Amino acid sequence: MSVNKAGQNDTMPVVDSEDIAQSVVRHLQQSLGVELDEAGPAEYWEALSLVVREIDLQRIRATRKKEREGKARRIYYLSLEFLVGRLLGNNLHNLGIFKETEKAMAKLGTPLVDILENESDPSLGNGGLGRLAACFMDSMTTLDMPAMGYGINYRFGLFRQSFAGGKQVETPDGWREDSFPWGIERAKRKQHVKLYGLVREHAGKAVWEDTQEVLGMPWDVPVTGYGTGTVNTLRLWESRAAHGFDLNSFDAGRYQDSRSQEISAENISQVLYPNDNHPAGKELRLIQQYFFVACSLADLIERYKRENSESLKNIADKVAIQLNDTHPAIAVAEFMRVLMDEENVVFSRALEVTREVFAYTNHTLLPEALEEWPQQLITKVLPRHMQIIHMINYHFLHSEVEAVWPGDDHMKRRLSIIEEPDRPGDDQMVRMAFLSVVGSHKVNGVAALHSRLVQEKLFPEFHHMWPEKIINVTNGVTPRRWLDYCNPELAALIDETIEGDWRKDLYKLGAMKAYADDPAFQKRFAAIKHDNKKHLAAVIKELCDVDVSPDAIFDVQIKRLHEYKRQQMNLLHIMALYRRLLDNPDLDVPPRVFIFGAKAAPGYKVAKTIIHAINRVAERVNNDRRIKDKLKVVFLPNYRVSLAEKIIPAADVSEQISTAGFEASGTGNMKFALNGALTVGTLDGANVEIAEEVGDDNIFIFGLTVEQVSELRHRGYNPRDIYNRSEELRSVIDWLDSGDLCPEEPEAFRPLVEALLDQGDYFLTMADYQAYSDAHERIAETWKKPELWWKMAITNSASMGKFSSDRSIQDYGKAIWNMS
Ligand code: GPU
Repeated sequence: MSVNKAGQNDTMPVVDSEDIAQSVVRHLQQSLGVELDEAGPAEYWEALSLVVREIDLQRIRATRKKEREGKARRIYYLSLEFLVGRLLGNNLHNLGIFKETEKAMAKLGTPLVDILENESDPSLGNGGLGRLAACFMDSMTTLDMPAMGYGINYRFGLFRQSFAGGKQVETPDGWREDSFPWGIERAKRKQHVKLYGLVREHAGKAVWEDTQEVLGMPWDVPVTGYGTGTVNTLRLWESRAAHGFDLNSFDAGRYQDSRSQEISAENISQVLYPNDNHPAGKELRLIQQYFFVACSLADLIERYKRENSESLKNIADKVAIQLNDTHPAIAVAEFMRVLMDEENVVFSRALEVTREVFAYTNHTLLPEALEEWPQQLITKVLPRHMQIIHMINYHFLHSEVEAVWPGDDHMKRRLSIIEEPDRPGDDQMVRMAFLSVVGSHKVNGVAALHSRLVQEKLFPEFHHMWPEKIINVTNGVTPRRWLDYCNPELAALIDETIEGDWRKDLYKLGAMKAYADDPAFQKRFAAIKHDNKKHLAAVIKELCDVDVSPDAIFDVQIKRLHEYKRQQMNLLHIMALYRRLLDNPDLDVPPRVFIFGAKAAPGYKVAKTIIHAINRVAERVNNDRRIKDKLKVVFLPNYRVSLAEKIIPAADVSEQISTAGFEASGTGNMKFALNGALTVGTLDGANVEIAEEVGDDNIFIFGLTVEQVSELRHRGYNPRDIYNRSEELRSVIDWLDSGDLCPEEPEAFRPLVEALLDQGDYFLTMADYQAYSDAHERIAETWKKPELWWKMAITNSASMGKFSSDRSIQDYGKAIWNMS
């Protein structure tokens, strides 16, 4: 197919439906060996993907050529997770050929929407952190930045979730087993990685030997940008056995539940660890981290040498490496190792170069989420790296900390990268966050409030030592996937209404504020929401076999299941609403559908209990005729990117109800508001900035602030007092605990009740409950005034300019990557 006809602008492929149809048929027959009359949606999906891949590959080559010739610094984004979502539809949108492809496929007799559903959703991440990495790749490419993502090509991504008797059941997700035409093996760029072994001195030089070797094979996934010819690469490493490899002779670390148990070369890239905001601390996980870091650094250094010079002394002029949380933090030690042991750079200069190159993004304040590795484990797996970490630590403590706090041994202990054990004989732990801070020139939090807490609470001493180092870059989301692609009707209405391309400059949406009051515009905006709700209702019927009305309020909480995100508070409120309705079936309340989607980490007991409880309450509520369809509760199984794309455009209310101080940013909150949902939320993470942008009248803020949370803890907090005082809370908690909802296992919900009442209610669900319930009363009152509701909804969507990931990336470019 002619991608660019002579003389035409090369930012968009100029193809019409005829070209596309022809290319699809060619690929069907010649690449897949399928005749036209044998082709169903699955075959069309594959053929069409090959058509798009052809365009992508041509552009990747052009992009690489341009970048080789250019002077710009390259950005390398290191992340153990890239939750990219389905690629075909998004790529068609970005390339500007979605409409023509719709026509082409209509001609061939299979609607494009049906074809797109055949793509499996690559589950290469857990939640927000992985999805952020994907939005950032989209934005860096759209902004024509020379950028590359590095990660792991997991054979099994995040588990598939189903429910049995309301309980979560996990099965492996072999997402790429069918066919994944997007990933292209690049054998020429394979790498060898060393593990284990010993360090010996030879003629005054440290030599790492007697190692085991693993092979890293890169798979390249093209990343298209919107309205640009630039196509970047996401390079995902797969582990393979290198000749003579025998990791099996080493200790077999216990591996996750059911899958392959021991550490072997192939196993390194087998499975994504299913933990969110909670490290697993397993040997294989450390090996995963080192494996992809070593492959990626070797790869980018090779590229630097090819394009620049054999010497790495000026590498920082051309290379910036961003650490997505501490998961790739071992890169600091690996980069030092390469400089010192392979390039003969002296320690002090190596540390300077390393700091110029690296920057670190922190995504959590949860103390249990901060990664630490036993020194003994690092010594076993990466003996040379442990030595280097000691060298970095020694220099940091004895010259840098010493300069600020002379003679202060207490401070040295507090700041040591290697933590002193509490009790003699315990393992010494290596604090990966400290290693990341010490090895980087910038550290950023992901929302204004979060970054302030990183400065003041998490790393106050580092902030004192280096007042310029810790900064904020508020997260964002790509408006291409999260509005244009997932909500085409709203995108079209916006195009009709305002000037300019909001897909490239989301601040342009601001012009829509002028229409927030306009009855005709409100009517169209509301009609689109209603349409999206009808589509979601069909999905709900299919997945949950529950009938819901698109006239009800769709109130949505979709995110990982975690106590700090407080799905349990939503549940308690639903139970209370149900009881209020039973007491008075004629209560004048708008009908509501509460929609959940969430996976719990397989080992997280209370989170799994919450899922079970929500499902049991849902079953009870949905089958109770007495409440006249005023309340429905659904838990959509297997929440993932492709489901989010169907849910978010259909939401009226967005639940963002974490305990203040715990959600670093949140990004779902931005996607919902962008699509015209109203937020009920605490002053946490990016909710604070969303409230600033939309104005206090256009959001339902409730609950304790960060300061009030710490005052309350200081005063002493006893959830039992609230239980005793609140008749409503007492009745729902007693009901949960009574066994009535799960007669075959009457103790099933004990872990949740205990967390709330007996273990101190760490996440303050009880303390915030009343304010939350009151906020929902305000929501119900507002729903009764449609002009007000739609004015608020439109204002939300119109005010989301700041939350484009393009703006985030521009902030990184200026404040961290030194791009001009
Ligand atoms: N986040 Br740490 C994850 O999704 N997984 C993690 O392991 C860690 C953080 C999230 C934060 O919880 C969320 O608040 C934030 O918006 C997101 O990272 C992206 O920064």
